[in-house]
Formats: sequence, structure tokens, C-alpha cells
Amino acid sequence: MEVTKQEYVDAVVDRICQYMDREMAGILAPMWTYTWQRFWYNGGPRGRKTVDEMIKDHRYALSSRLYVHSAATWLRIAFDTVLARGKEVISLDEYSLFLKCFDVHPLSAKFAFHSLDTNHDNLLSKEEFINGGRLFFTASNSTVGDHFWGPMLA
Ligand SMILES: [Ca+2]
Repeated sequence: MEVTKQEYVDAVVDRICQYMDREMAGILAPMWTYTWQRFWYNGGPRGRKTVDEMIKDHRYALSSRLYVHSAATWLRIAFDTVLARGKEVISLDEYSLFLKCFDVHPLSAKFAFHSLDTNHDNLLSKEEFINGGRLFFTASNSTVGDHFWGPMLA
């Protein structure tokens, strides 16, 4: 079984361009493509990887300090320039739009949103967003970050 760039990157970029406005898509689509190039696809002629290769690459990337720093930067840019655009917080609708680009159902997005909303004000602050995303990739125990990408578990 293989993972292709088409599945991992292009399908997401297509949804970003379909669901988000031009300004948001113009930032998030290249960010997502860069993520594949920088962390998950380490060269090779095929533009695809086996699932085992992807797991190995994820394990390697997630164990590096560079990744943890880069993930926090990625999340901060996504929050500031794509989702919140000058606001301090984002709504359920804005978070749902973000996850919709990754093919997450709105009901799962709602569950994820409320999991990340640790102060229960029905809004996600930048801190809650970044903390959830960071924990999704770095925590080995169960945390609020478990549902950052919807029902997918790290
Ligand atoms: Ca909150």
C-alpha cells in the first residue's frame, strides 16, 4: 500500500482552493505542499511512498527538535495569517473550514474544537490552537491534542 503526493498533498490543496478564499488558499496551499517536501517526502523518483516508509519518515521527523519548532511555526502562521487574520480567536466555523480542507466531517470538527477549547469559551485562542496541534504530534499520552485533526490519531 502506498501514499502518493496526489493523496497527501494535491487532494488537500484542491479542497483548500475550493473551500477557502483566494487569500487564505494562497497561504495555506503552499504551506501544505512545503510540509510534504520538507518532512514527509525525502526525495526519490516516484512521488510516492509505502505506508511503512511514511511511518518511518514520520517517526524520524517527529523525533527531531527542528520538527517540533517547525510545527509550532506552521501552526502559528496558519492561525495568524489564514484562520484568524488579525483576530485573537477563531470560531467553530473557522476551525471547521480548516479541517474540511483535510476532509474532516463537520461533526468531527465540532468534537475536535470543543476538545481543544480548554477554557470553554466556545472560541479557540492561538494558544489553544497551537497547543493542540503541537500535542497531537508530540505527546505520547492522551491529551487535548488527540483530536486536533478530527478523528485521526497520531
Ligand atoms: Ca477557548
